[in-house]
Amino acid sequence: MNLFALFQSRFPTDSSRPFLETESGRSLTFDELDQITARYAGLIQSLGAVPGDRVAVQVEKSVESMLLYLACLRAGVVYLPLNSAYRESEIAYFLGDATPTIFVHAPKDTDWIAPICQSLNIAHRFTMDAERKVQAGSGDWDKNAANCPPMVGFVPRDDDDLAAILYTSGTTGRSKGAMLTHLNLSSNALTLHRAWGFQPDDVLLHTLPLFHVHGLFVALNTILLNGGRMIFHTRFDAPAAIAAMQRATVFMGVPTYYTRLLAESSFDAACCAHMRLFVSGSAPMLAETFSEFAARTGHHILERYGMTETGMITSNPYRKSDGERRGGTVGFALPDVEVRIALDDGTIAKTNEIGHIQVKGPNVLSGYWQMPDKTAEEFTNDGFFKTGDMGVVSADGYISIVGRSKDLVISGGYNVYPKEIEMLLDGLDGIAESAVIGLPHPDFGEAVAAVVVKKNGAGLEEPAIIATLKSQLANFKVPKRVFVVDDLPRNAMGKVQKKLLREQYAATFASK
Ligand code: MLC
Ligand code: AMP
Repeated sequence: MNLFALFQSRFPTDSSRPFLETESGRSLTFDELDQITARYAGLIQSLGAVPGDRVAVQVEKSVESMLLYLACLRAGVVYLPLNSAYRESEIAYFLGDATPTIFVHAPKDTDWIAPICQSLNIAHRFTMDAERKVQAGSGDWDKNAANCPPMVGFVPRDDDDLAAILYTSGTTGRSKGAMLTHLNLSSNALTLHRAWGFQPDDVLLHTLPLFHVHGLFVALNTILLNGGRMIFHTRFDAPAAIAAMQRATVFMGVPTYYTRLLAESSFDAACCAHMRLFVSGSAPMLAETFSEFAARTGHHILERYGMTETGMITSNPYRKSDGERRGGTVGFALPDVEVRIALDDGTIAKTNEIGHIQVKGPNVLSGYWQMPDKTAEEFTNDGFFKTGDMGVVSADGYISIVGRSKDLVISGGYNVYPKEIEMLLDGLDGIAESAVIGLPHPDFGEAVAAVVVKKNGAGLEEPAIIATLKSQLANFKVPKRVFVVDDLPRNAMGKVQKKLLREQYAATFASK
């Protein structure tokens, strides 16, 4: 079934009811949601985009960008969101790989995006501006949609048809497009909607970005299924979120959001009196954050675990009758999702034995875009997806993530693959070799740092290296520190010992 049709089947019969309100006081009814997505879908069709075609979008979060996602579902095309922090070379790669029919971007980026689109022969390029900067819905996307005949109904889609492609970086440094079907998204959203006990009067406080799984599929899809209401913030700001909690019931965030809430001295149980559920994920939450939050507010944060490729995999229990919410764990496999912990030789780990987390179910991606070999590599012979996370199951069934077999840094909920940055560093004049690592950071959980060896006589220093990387990489990937050393520590096999580097520089960000 088309996921948009599933959402529509859950919308209230009184379509004059509000679906969302923004921080600036704008509200959007279900009627308006229907009309605007019908016009956007009409524009997509009039441009000749057919099911399976990709519509790539790199814009700031706005109500319109959310509606564009829904319009793509409605029109049966494949939605391809891109982090607004990505820079020129990153965007050139994504567009070249995905070959979208339509690309919608922020007007401020036209100077560098237009030539990329021209060189790649992208048929249609439009702009969309964010609400917080200018009047709602400005940019030529909205102007063109306004004159377009609205789509009636929706384009039928089968379960296995693609709904979205989300790029996720890889350990090889080359990003892969995770192909997600209508069934992948609907099954996971329906499962979460049931598991987290959504209620008719729920109001979701949405502060996450809309270009990754957490904000787009976990938060948005569940509240759409609830036919529910949303308070829509274009970015996370702790004081604004606390104020909005007076009218919200559900909040979802990465661990950084929770540490930032706790850093507000006014944040207490009274602020959360109206709230029913706090969900955390995308990165490990410290057990201390879980305990401190409970002590301050009386709420036990529900931690869950997922991935771009799989949607949500496990969740702590929502209902007391299913068990306690346990800090430092990610709970149990979700209904419909099979999770196992496998040892290196493929046998299944016993209780308390650490192994590789593997997943199977209707939530698991259909493959990586145009990478059949890579897809095959990431699945076991019996069809389980290899997450690259290491986990352990306790005697009473709680799963904990204890590390990663993939070389990955998660900073403020964003994934950074060291290989991508090392390749850029190694290509800079004056750098002989480099190692990129994640170091403990009080705000971001982990922060990216680089250790580099200069070529003989090279004059390259930390500020220049950071400045060069900033011009080429999304800002969250840029190392916050670069250490220049004479040699990198290596083991007998010649492999760089990143563990030693992480230990040596562990205290770098100890105080902000
Ligand atoms: C911003 N900065 C970061 C950063 N975010 N640095 C490291 N890590 C991050 N995550 C840096 C910028 O580069 C900039 O530095 C400075 O901080 C200010 O930028 P900002 O944009 O004003 O920051 P802020 O608004 O405070 O953003 C921080 C944040 C944001 C934590 C609110 O990063 C965020 O919303 N993260 C959520 C990510 C998310 O949605 N993850 C889900 C992925 S899905 P400079 O030097 O340039 O000034 C997934 C699957 C699953 O993982 O299971 O959910
Ligand atoms: P992404 O590729 O952005 O989808 O990130 C997925 C990765 O985030 C997973 O493979 C995990 O390593 C990590 N992750 C997500 N949720 C959690 C969590 N609750 N605890 C620890 N790690 C998590």
